Amino acid sequence: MKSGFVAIIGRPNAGKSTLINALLERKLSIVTEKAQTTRNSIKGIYDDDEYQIIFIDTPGIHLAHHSLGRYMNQQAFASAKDVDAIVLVVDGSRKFDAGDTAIQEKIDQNIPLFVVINKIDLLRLPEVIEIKNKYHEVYPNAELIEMSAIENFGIDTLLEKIKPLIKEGPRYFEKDAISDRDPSFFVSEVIREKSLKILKDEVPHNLAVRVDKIKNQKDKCIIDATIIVDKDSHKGIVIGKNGKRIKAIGMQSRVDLEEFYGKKVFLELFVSVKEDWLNNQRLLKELGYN
Ligand SMILES: Nc1nc2c(ncn2[C@@H]2O[C@H](COP(=O)(O)OP(=O)(O)OP(=O)(O)O)[C@@H](O)[C@H]2O)c(=O)[nH]1
Ligand SMILES: [Mg+2]
Repeated sequence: MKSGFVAIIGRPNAGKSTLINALLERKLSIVTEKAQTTRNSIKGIYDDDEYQIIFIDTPGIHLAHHSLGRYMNQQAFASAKDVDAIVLVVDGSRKFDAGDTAIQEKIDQNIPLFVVINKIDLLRLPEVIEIKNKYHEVYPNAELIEMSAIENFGIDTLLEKIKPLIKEGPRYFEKDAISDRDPSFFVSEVIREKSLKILKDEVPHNLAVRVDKIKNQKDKCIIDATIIVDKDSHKGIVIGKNGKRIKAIGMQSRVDLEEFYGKKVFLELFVSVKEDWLNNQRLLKELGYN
């Protein structure tokens, strides 16, 4: 069999997680309208019996202002080493700027590179041509691929162009494996996604989810989790008037979790304040950012 690793990197909000989900035809990685949604590298396993390709979704590369941000960037760059190919996802509706140059300077030139011009559903043809010309100039050896990850356009083309780069190798993960991450990671990510969506910009970024208990029984699954915020004033916002928001977060999370477990889920959510957890190494480690 042929097997290998492919890193998906790029700036925040470019559509990396949308792309990995489309490649794997399942919701592996959480997606929101907010930049810096993904915080850890997540391996997603594509396996069609002939090929096992391990795609690595990574946090968006950005100018970091706290320890968590530095951890996120480090995850992205570390994932782009020792891989068979790198997929650089670009938001085609944004102009090339200094942030893109910063990424360019760090990409290993010896690894085959695909530049995915994503979100072409938002562009007119002249804009597509313009951005492709720009990226051709910046990465003359890369293969450029037009994509709308959200509309499933360009996904198969990318996959077919990656396959010839994948060499004979072992099946790294079991046939039915989906990811390198355990269930509690997915539980916390689902709750974080629903929290981000429901809270919109009210508690920006500074929110984490800790799973305290998962009791996976025959007919049901009982989960306790804590939403961690970094300011006292945010606690009330997460809870909402008469607990309205936290109830909504719980209800929406439960829908996804019941699908994930294939059984009834009882979810109890708590909120806790941990001041400046984004800069606290011990707490970062406890929350899985290490
Ligand atoms: N119009 C359009 N929107 C897209 C496309 N792909 C992704 N999006 C949207 O862009 C936003 C960000 O998508 P993500 O997949 O979370 O982006 P990301 O690169 O993983 O972002 P980070 O995890 O923050 O680095 C979401 O609102 C997506 O629905 C696309 O092809 N077209
Ligand atoms: Mg992401």
